Amino acid sequence: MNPNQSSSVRQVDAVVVGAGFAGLYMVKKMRDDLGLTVQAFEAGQGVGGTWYWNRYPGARVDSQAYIYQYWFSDELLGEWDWSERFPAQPETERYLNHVADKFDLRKDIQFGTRVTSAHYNETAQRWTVTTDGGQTVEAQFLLMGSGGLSAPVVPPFRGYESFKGQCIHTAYWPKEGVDFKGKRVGVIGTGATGIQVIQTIADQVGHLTVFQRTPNYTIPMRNPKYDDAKRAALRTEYPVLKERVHDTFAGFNYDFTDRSFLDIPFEERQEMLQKLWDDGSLNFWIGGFREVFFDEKVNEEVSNFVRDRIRVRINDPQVAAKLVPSDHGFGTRRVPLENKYYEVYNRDNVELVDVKATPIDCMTEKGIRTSEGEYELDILIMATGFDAGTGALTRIDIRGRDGVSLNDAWSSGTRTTMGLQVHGYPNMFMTMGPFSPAAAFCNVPTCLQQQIDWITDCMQFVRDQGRQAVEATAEAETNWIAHHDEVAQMTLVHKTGTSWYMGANIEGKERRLIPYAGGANTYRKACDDVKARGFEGFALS
Ligand code: NA7
Repeated sequence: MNPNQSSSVRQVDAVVVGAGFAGLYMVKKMRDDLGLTVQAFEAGQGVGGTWYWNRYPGARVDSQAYIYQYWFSDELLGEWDWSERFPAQPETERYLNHVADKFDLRKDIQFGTRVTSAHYNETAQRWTVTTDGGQTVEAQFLLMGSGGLSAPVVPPFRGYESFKGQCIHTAYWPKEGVDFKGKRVGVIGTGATGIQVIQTIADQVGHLTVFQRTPNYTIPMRNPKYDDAKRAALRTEYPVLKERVHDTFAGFNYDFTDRSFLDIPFEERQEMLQKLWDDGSLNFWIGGFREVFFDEKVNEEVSNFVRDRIRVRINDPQVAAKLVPSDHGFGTRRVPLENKYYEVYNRDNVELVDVKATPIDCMTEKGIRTSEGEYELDILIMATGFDAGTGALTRIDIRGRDGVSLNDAWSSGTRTTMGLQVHGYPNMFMTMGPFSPAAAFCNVPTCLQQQIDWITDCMQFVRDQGRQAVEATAEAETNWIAHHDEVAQMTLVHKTGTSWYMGANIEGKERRLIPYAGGANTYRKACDDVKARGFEGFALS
């Protein structure tokens, strides 16, 4: 035992934070591939991460089931039956429970336990990890599977405490559900989450008031049920799909066309857009034209295509004007899939309040007060999003070399090397970290698996070299950030600047593109190149 380790503290090779898609796979890889001792901590009472917490009505994946899954086990691929193209939360949660059981992962996970701090001991080259239950564990490696969209945000409304009704953030949805019958319900937020909630509960509530600040572009979801024949057909595609997803811009099975939008005659490109639209998936966004992200003229035509399709579904032109986005271009913010969302606003029991025009002043005992008046509510749903990319990390007291806290280190600007490591934090690896596509511009399981495979190889390399620690060099980090920023600044996402992609939903947060915009395929190649060159840019000690 190292002289700096106290004998009463449990020693493991790796601590894993989280038991969602990333955490489960990390436990498996560390234990079964590297033969390490692992302790995972999970704040929830079960596995699932995002799919454990976000059990709000209508919660559903926006990637097709057949690519939103693990690829590491052919047996798993052969036995798991997806029921539809875009499964709802309970099904994905069941899938992750099945994975945990099948690979006996629970025995290395402690549930109901939140990691509160992780401090690096430079002499011992180990991390000391503490939990909200007062436990301490020491580990060589600290593996963050804490999620990119797992730190919920509630806007700091004045009078929050005075509201006498029930107030629920969508990411803390009660397991027993909520009874909406006859109730006056308010929803703040019309992002991917708000849209799913609104379209699901509108016909269950007494009255629904939607507080919308920014309307989003959406795509109508086509969600057929799967039968055995369809599932069998998909299974024959899995061997190709598992390679294909790593070879595309966004980790999906489809990718941009190589054709230039403006070189295609107007009628033909409109037909191409219609075909993509009819697929009823994110194909329209990330399987169409790359120029949508860079070229304002192209973006405007595509935006108009979508605006026209939204407008015709809403009976009242004044309501339609509020729901059709006009202050940003298509795809420069997250594009949700929807199912009969706009028809909700044709119902008598639904009211849309534009809180950009009439801002929320405060919460009151009875509900919400805007500059225009008070809205009385029994239930208020906060579909107000997350502190994306950095939030799950900075909410933990992480201290690296010289006791420098990650919060302080990032206060003058987020820094990561490929979203995998931070200089000054040896042996700490992240998944879905800032400046990687996994942070938002990727079918998350694709990028998580790629990152975790790379991390596993890197850890194996450290061990093969007979060394204890690996840390991104300051130079490699500076180079990656310069590349990240250069790519980011070419995009209209950066120019629009109002989304959580840019940190814009958090007051005081740095305005910088969080996900890497060069593509999952480009990123994967960059990671592979680093590995092929003996983990160049990552120093061993
Ligand atoms: P988002 O996409 O961050 O949406 C949050 C929504 O809440 C959005 O409509 C915000 O309006 C709104 N919001 C936030 N604060 C306020 C205040 N103070 N007043 C009014 N409205 C407010 O979160 P989601 O949970 O929908 O989605 C996050 C990701 O999780 C999603 O993309 C999926 O990948 C999974 P704004 O747009 O800022 O004007």
